[in-house]
Amino acid sequence: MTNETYPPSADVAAASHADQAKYEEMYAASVSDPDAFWAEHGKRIDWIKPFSTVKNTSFAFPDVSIKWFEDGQLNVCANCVDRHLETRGDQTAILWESDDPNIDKKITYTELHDHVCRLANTYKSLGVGKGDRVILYMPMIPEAAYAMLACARIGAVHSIVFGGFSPDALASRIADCKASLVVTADEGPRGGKNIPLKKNVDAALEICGDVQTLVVARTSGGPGNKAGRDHDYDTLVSAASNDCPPEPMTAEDPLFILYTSGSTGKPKGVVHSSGGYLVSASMTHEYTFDYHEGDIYWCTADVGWITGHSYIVYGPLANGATSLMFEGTPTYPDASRFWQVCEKHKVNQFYTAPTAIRALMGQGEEMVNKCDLSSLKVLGTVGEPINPEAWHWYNDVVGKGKIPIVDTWWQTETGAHMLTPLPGATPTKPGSATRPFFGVQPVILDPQTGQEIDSTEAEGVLAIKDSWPSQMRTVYGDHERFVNTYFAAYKGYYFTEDGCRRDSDGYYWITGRVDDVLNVSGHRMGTAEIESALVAHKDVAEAAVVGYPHEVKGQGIYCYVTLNQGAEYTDELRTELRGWVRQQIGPIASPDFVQWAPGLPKTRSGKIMRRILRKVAENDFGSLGDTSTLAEPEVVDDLIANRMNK
Ligand code: 6R9
Repeated sequence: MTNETYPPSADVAAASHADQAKYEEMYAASVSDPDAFWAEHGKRIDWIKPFSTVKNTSFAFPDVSIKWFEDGQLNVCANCVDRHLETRGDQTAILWESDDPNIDKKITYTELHDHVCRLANTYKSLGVGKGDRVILYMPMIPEAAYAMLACARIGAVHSIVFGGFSPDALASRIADCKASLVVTADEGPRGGKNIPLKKNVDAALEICGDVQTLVVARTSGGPGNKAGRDHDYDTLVSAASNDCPPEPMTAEDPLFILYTSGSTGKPKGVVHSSGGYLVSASMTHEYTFDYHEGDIYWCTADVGWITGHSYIVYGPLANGATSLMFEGTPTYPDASRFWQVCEKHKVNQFYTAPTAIRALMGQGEEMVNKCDLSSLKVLGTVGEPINPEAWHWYNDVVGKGKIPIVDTWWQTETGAHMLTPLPGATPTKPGSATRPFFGVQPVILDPQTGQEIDSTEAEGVLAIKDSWPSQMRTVYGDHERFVNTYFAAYKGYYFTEDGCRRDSDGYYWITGRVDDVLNVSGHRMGTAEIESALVAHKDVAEAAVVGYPHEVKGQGIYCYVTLNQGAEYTDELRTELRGWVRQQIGPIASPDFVQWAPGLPKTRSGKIMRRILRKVAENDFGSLGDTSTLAEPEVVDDLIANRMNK
């Protein structure tokens, strides 16, 4: 934890939606009278029937109930598309950059409306209606956004399954939400490789039984259609009418389900609402990124994750933005791809994950410096704590020391940003998600007693005291699981499952999931903290730290380390790194083991699978569990082969 602060420049503050005084004023209003605050900000979206009640929520276990704007009626698709037609029909809504650097495409709001209405009518012709579930298993192509918006238009509930998930995972999601339609493509190119989407759907339907499919044909590579089950997207959509009035929905009607993994058990179907979700997604998009009319905004996430839902599609489009959608990867054809795309499309706001930043840092500054990044105004990060080393590289090399960095902490469950700096308002500190967004009341709880820690400086688990509009409403088909997962451990609070510290300035520092907190000789320590120390070493590209049972200390510290290109995996360096961590954090954080890991087991969304690392650290190779969701399952064999026999 560092106390360096980087205040916004006077220019940035003056030009932004909120400077520090405005943030303080709005934040105070949002928590002192949430009803009045959200009654006003709820109007940022268009309502078919205005709401008369605002907040009707209770975190009281076990009768948790969350309703916002409940008697209001709206249509999310109309908010993201139709309401822009008059003022910005010819403006680009989706700016698509293909995996192939020579191909891009601009879809205006008028064109978006046409595509979405035709697809919505196609859904209807296949018998899909209000409340029905539609699984989307799509590459990062504009049709993925059309498919989401077309569901919203007719009141169907979409559930996106990330293209990298296996047929088994896809089948269990189709079955869990009892979907009646799957929308897919024949193949999904990424980083020069092809993901066989249609083939995977065929395999999934073998497992869970047939449902109708709609297939976007992009190449001739996919398997053929099964008669009576598979339909060609282009054929049906081009024949469909583009007249499709949006279905009036109540604010609490579900907009989508998104499956997310917990620490144990099968994935949970996180259910999001229509009204509250859209209010929060659009408001955070505007304030966190200081989005202004005409800006070109780019979030590098995949639409298969919550970040893609809220910050590629719903938030930006509700605000009438030009949202860049990228099909490729940060390193294809080479490690300057992100920066080339920023230059090519004059990107103003750029939002990515620390893991991508760390991967690119190791590749040399010239990869960035050869591109003109003068259009950039805001840089964002999401998904995991950003280590100060990566923060500084992002700040210095990408931002040239001039661009505010917004480190946004939030979750699939929260729907929108919860802790984040605002570019013109919040002095940033490398590695801190800083302060709460409007309406968010974070608290630090003592994990043993469950009591709120009142002092400004505090350390414990992060919980949220009261509801916010985009909070998840339930686990699909299992409300009890929702209540038990998030509201049982600490009564009266939403439990985030993250550890957190609050510093003397009231800044929040996420220390990682609480299941990743180590207790070494009675000292609590975030694995993220040790990782951050390791990656601060010049030779280290990435590190993952897990605990393992230790006779004397309770838990010992086991570090997996990936080195930068060109650095040598030697015993001397191993010793040096142990000393380095001791020096950075203190003797209590001294690693017991440093294992070289040329690759780390990651999910396809880039999260390190610590469960596997813990098992390898424990020499327990027999119960590694399911490794099929890993991006590269073979790295596990290397880890086992390299396991330190000490
Ligand atoms: C949006 C998203 C949620 C978990 C969350 C936390 C971690 C996300 C973070 C962060 C530190 C940040 N996380 N953002 N940790 N700083 N800025 O990532 O959702 O995939 O559900 O993950 O990710 O541990 O609890 P999701």
